[in-house]
Amino acid sequence: MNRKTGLILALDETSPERALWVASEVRKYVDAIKVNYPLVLSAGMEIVEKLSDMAPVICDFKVADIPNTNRLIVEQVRKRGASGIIVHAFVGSDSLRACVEAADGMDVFAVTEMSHPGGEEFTAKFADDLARTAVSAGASGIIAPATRPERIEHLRKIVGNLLILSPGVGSQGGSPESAIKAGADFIIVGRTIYKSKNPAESAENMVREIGLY
Ligand code: OMP
Repeated sequence: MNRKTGLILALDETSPERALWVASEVRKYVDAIKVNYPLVLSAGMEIVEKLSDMAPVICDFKVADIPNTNRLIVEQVRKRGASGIIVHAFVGSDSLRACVEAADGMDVFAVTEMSHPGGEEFTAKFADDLARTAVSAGASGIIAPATRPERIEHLRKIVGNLLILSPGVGSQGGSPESAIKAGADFIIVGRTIYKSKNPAESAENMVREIGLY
C-alpha cells in the first residue's frame, strides 16, 4: 500500500449516497478507504467497486473462521477489486495462512489488540502472539490501537517492517501524532471525518495532524 498522507478513511456510513459523497470529498487526502459491515450491509458489495474508482479499498470484515470459509470470503472480496482485507488472527495460523494464500497479492491485515476498552479484556493478553502469527503467516501488516500508543511501540518490535494500521483516533480518544511517533504507518479515522459537516476540511486537518505530508 502506498503511503502519501498516512490517512485511511473508515467509511462506516449507512447511507450509500452520503458514503459516496464523503469519499469524493476526501479522496485527495486519503491513501485508502476502509469499508466495514455497516456500509456493505446497506449498500451491497457493489459499493466496493464504486469506491475503488476513487481510492484503494480495504474490506474490514474481520474474517474469523476455519481455513476453507476464510478462503472463500477472501476470494469474493478480491473479485470485487478490493486492495486489502482485515482478518482476525485469533482463529489460528492455519486460518490466517488461508487468507494470505487466497489474497493472491491483496494486502492482508491481522487484528492484534483492539482499540476499545474491551480490547484490554482479551485481545491485549494475546496481542504478542497474534502479531507473531501475522508475521509467520505472511500478512502485510497488523491493526494496533492508537488509544494505547505504547502498545504500538511494543508491537512494532515484534512485527519488524510489516505495516501497522492504527484506529482509535479522534472519537475513541487517540491522537494521530502519538500513534505515528510510536511506529504506526497509517492512521484509520472514521466518525471525525464522515460525520463532519465538512469532511474535506476534517480530513485535511487530520492529514496535518498526522504530519507526514
Ligand atoms: P472511528 O472510531 O469512528 O474513528 O472508527 C474506527 C474504525 O476502525 C471503525 O471502522 C472500527 O471498526 C475500526 N477498528 C477499531 O476502531 N478498532 C480496532 O481495534 C480495529 C478496527 C479495525 O480493524 O479497523
